[in-house]
Amino acid sequence: MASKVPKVKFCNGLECPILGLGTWKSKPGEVTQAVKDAIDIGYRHFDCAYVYGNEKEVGAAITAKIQEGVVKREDLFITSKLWNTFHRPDLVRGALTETLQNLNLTYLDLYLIHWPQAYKEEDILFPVDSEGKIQFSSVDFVDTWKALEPFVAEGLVKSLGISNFNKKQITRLLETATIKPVVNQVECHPYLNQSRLKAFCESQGIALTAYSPLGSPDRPWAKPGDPQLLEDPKIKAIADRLGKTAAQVLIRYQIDRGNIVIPKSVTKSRIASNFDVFDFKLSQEDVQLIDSFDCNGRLVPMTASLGHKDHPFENDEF
Ligand code: NAP
Ligand code: SBI
Repeated sequence: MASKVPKVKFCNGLECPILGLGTWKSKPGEVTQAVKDAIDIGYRHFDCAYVYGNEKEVGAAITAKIQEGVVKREDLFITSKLWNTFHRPDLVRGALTETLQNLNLTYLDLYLIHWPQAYKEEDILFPVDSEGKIQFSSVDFVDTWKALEPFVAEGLVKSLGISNFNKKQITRLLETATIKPVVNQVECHPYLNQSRLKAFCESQGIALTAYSPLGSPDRPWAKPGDPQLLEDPKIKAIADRLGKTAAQVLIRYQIDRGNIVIPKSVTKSRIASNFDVFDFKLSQEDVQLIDSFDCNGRLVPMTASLGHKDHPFENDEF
C-alpha cells in the first residue's frame, strides 16, 4: 500500500516521510503497542534515541509488523541518535552497534549526533560530580562526526545528521565534513519557530526536523502555570475555524513550512488524529499569523549542561 505521507528529499538524494512518531518519554510498557498502532495507521517514520531507554521495545514492534507482513524494512524510516557520553571516536561504533541490536535492525535510515556537547565517558548517561553537576568531556563534535562518516559506506546508516546544533556549530562542522548532515533536528513550534536557523539550514541544503511540535506538555520539568501550546486560544481559534484540532494545526504548521515533524503520542486515538493532517493545508496568511506567535519560548533548554564549551543555546546568534 502506497503511503499517503509526502516525503522530503535530502541533499544526498534519499527521502524521508515528512511526518514521524516521536518516542521520548514513551514508557517501555506502552511504546511497543504505540508503534504497532502507528504502523497500522500508516506511520512509516519513527524517531528513536539510545537515551530514551526504550529502543528494544520500539524494535519489538517493528520486528512484529515486518513478520506479520504489514510492512517491509525498506518501507520504514528509522532514526536514532548518538548520546553525549559516546562522542569519543573510539566509542561511536559500539554505541551504534548497541542501538542496532536494540532495534533489531541491520541499518538505520538516519543517525544523529544528539547534542553537540560531549559528556564524560562513563557508564551512566548523565555523569554527575559530587554536587550533582554534569561532568563534561572535551571531545570535539567535529572529531565525532569524522568517526561516524565510515558507517555510511559500510551500509550501517543511510544518512547522517545532527540535532540541537546552532549556526556556528553547523558552519564549523561543514568546514571539515566529507559527508554532509542531511538534517538538523531542533525544537520547533509557534513559540520558537526557528525561522533564522531554518533559513540558514536551507541555505546549506540541510532539512529541519521539528521536535516538541506540540509544546512537549509531558516534559519532565513542566511546571503548573507554564504556557500550554495545545491550549493557546489563538491556536484553538484557528483550529476551530478550520474544523481541526489544535494538535493538527501545530503539525500542519510544520508541514506547510516544509519541516519534517515528529509528534509523540502513546495514545491510539491521538496517534491517529495526529496522522490525519493530509486533507487540509494552512493558508499563507495562517502560517504568517502563527509565525507571529514566536516569543523565544524554548521548552527544552538543556540547562543541565549550561557552561559546556559546546552548549548550543548559550551566546548563540541562532
Ligand atoms: P510533543 O510531541 O510536542 O508532545 C508530546 C505530548 O503531547 C505527549 O504528552 C502526548 O501525550 C501529547 N499529545 C500528543 N498528541 C496529542 C493530541 N493530539 N492532543 C493532545 N495531546 C497530545 O513533545 P516531545 O515528545 O518533546 O517531542 C516529540 C519528539 O521529538 C520526541 O518524542 C522525540 O522523539 C523528539 N525530541 C528530540 C529531541 C532532541 O534533542 N533531538 C528533544 C525533544 C524531543 P500522550 O503520549 O499521552 O498521548
Ligand atoms: C532524555 F532521555 C532525558 C533527558 C532529556 O532532556 C533533554 C531533552 C531530551 C533529549 O536530549 N532528547 C529528547 O528527545 N529529550 C532528553 C531525553
